[in-house]
Amino acid sequence: MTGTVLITGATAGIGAAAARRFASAGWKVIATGRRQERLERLVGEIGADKVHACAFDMRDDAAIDAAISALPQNFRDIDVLINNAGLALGTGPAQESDLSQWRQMIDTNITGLVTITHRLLPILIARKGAILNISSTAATYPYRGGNTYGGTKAFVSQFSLGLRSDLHGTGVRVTSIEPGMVETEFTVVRTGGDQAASDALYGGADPMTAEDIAETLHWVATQPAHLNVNRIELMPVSQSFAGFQVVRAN
Ligand code: NDP
Ligand code: 8X3
Repeated sequence: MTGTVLITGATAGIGAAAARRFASAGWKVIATGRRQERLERLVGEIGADKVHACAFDMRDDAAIDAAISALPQNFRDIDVLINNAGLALGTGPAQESDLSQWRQMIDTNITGLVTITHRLLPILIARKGAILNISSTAATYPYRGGNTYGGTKAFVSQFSLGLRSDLHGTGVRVTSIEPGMVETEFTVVRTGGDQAASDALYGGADPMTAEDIAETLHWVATQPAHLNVNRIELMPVSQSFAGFQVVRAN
């Protein structure tokens, strides 16, 4: 099975790997993200017949609408939306966090995601398509410094279930993909460009790769039309759960 897939956040990490995975299987890919030069590189690598680049900021409603309205005819029949664009900013506790970073996560991971989903719903319903939302293990398992990031991902997981319920009878499939640790640019972005912090987090941990998640996305998207994968949680073997923390007197 092939078709047309729109992948948000295809300039790096999971989104870029998914663009390559779907294109290699014969899909047409609409690749989005803010970094135009990265999108152009992807088009150069894969081919303009297979990838259409749309540079826009997920926080800009008008830009999303304009980009979708301006899609070339041969990229309009979108079968799969992969809502991948997103970020975490900051690792400190809530009481030491920067409100503007919280707002940027909410505006990107929640508001941008629902805006593009709403814009594409008529097409996805007409195509009996699929929506694959990238949530996180942070949606379910809180950790110190996860505060707003985890909150945005809890929204994504719950929105996915709600969409699935509302889209009942339309043939549109909805999946929440919930990865743990994947080595991408995620931690460099989160730490404001601290490559050493990123290397320290992933070093020796044999984390999942962007290609692991891309493979999962392709698998979900190519299941038979009668089968809906509601949610998938993935972790590297090296990552698992810890207990509750307790404050003790003296
Ligand atoms: P990367 O930082 O490597 O990629 C993030 C992508 O999101 C980039 O393409 C970036 O594009 C895009 N993006 C961020 N902000 C915006 C914006 N305002 N407008 C448009 N695009 C934006 O990280 P990952 O690949 O790891 O992250 C992809 C998704 O996976 C995110 O939703 C993340 O929360 C989620 N995730 C990641 C995990 C991990 O451990 N890495 C685990 C679980 C979930 P550009 O900067 O060019 O705009
Ligand atoms: C990213 C995974 O554990 O860094 O969503 O929050 S984690």
